[in-house]
Amino acid sequence: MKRSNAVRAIFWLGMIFAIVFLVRAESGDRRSSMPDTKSAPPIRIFDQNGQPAVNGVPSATSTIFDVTTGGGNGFQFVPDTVNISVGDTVRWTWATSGHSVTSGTCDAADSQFCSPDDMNCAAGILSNQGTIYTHTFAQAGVYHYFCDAHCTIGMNGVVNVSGGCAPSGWSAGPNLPSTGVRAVGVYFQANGKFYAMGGRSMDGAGNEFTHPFEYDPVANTWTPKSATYPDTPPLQTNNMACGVLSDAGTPYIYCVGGSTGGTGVMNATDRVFRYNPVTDILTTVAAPWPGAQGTILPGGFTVFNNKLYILGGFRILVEMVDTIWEFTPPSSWVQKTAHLPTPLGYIPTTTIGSFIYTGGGAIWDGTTLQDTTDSFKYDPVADSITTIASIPRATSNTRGLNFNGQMWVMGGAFNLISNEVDVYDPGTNMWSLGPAFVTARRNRMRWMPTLQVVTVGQLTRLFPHSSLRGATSQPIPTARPGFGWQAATMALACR
Ligand SMILES: [Cu+2]
Repeated sequence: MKRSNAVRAIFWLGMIFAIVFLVRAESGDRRSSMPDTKSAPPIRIFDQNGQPAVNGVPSATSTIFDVTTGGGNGFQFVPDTVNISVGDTVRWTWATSGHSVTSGTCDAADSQFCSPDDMNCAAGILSNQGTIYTHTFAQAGVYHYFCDAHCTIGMNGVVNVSGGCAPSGWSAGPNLPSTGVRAVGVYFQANGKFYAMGGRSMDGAGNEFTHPFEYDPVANTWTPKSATYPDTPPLQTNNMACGVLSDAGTPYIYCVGGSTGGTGVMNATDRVFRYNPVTDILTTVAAPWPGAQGTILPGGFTVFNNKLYILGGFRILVEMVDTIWEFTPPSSWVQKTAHLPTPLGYIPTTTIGSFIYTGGGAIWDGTTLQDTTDSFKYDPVADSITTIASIPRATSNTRGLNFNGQMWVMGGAFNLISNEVDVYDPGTNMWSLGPAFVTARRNRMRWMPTLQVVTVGQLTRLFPHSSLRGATSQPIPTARPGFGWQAATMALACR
């Protein structure tokens, strides 16, 4: 009796399975005939400027949260609020046509993410039933979004992202293949690798690197690439402004300006090139930077909404400038109306949300560089700039990073090298201390990390390449640890 019941149960289970399978196969067929349907939506993550990547690195442990676009009464996100953790993915599926997922608040896109492909967010591109759009949130924060067509009738949503970095302390990374200084670190989301662009092995003439270096966070190794910088020697690849921008859907590392090593050199180039790390091809861009004027190095730089911004700069050995330039690929330069409140060069700069923040920067006193505590907030849409709370210590010659929605200004300083990490919170307009570097502070040394945020799956690392060197007026005691030209790198593991 019991056995026959069991046989019967197995029979019916089999039938149910077959029916479910057939129904799913059929609906799958129907779906495949619909436009705009992606069977394997890409996972996306932010880059160091808070901008969405064109292609992300899939996270092995990411949880996916579903939101229906145009559900409910047809003009709602359902649910309209999702609470997730850093590294999780939200997947929006269009139940009805004519909607967008656009980050920001109603009709004010902030270009952090948007359907269908994170490109041209301000346009509010509408998609149709069956569309799937996913976004992975790599940084804690509150992310508002809206439908460009229906936000005024309440089609708005919010993603609350909790968690973030619990720094485990700094640890040594693999050495660069060479000692180096004045390179620019760029994280390239499309392949999950990190690039040191330009720079030189040491001061003096003729020491410029001729190829980019590539760091693979998975293999934890550095590799020189084959592509060659385009300058006619002497190369002018020191102190460039670099960032990842997309042109016609393909991401490139764009680099602007720079100078050559050597005593008394006052020339600076206006050359722009772009590098495709995937193809390892590097080409000159026929849109030189008008701000160079033959003698000006780019100041602070960062990317917002697929545009590269250059704040201030250094007319070498003469003065700092206060201009703000905007580059839009493939070839458009615009000088913004706003000016820095004070002329500065070598400015730690980053993008958080829809604002550009700076902390520190150098002035020229007629003889040498002097570090400052000047700190600003630039609105690239309104083209207006204001002061924020000053960074607690004077610094320059380092980078700012968007890390967990805060600006991290790491070490730096021209005159008094620092291992201090200062963290600015845009929500409170206050500074706090982050985990300091291990390397002790030294007088008259210069600390110029080419750091970036490197995200691999859910592991986020701050990845500075520590370019530490002696002042030019002093001998460089390479034998002592902490002095001289360094090939060392460091990583900060976070979860
Ligand atoms: Cu809508």
